[in-house]
Amino acid sequence: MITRKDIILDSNPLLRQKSVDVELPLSKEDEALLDEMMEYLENSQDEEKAKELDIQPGVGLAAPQIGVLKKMFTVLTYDEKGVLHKYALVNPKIISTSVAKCYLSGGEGCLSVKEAHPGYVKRYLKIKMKAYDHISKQNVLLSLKGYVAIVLQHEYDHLFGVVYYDHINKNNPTDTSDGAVEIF
Ligand code: UDB
Ligand code: ZN
Repeated sequence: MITRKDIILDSNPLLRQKSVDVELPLSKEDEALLDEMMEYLENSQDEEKAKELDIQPGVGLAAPQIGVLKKMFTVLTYDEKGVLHKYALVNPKIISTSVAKCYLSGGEGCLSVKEAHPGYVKRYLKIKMKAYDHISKQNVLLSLKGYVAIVLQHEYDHLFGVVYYDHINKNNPTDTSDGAVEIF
């Protein structure tokens, strides 16, 4: 089982490394890792289990956050309409983006970052991402918008050693002159 202690922080240089492609079909080890990453998210969203494990409710977890430099991440969250988005993606690739940008009004956080980094993280409002999905056991082409698109871009960044605060404008953390739309 993945616990709080398995998650590496941004003080660890591994979090800044680029991950490598994963061989398909998935090995039993990689399948087990994805299952454990999803179990972590499920536990974190179960009030009792989260309390026992002393973890925050997580919506996404990337393999590099547990020190495994492979292009894999899991997502467990709901969109603005209440539709569940549950993915265990392997070798994801963003194949197109909108011109329009968006940001979470409360800023972002990260399971691997303890300190607060206030400011807006501008991301694409819409993305198309292709990947192999271990949940549906097939190649997928996801067209996502708004909050779920933000979560997937946040996790995708981890595969390239990018952390959310890298995107915050240091001189003007809440700048919106670019017309980015607010989410929530
Ligand atoms: C999270 N959780 O999991 F709107 F039920 C964040 C943490 C860092 C606060 C744990 C989160 O946003 N939970 C949440 C939000 C809701 C409703 C709800 C639970 N991540 C994932 C992460 O660090 N992955 O690497 C941070 C998110 C910030 C924006 C996208 C990902
Ligand atoms: Zn993160």
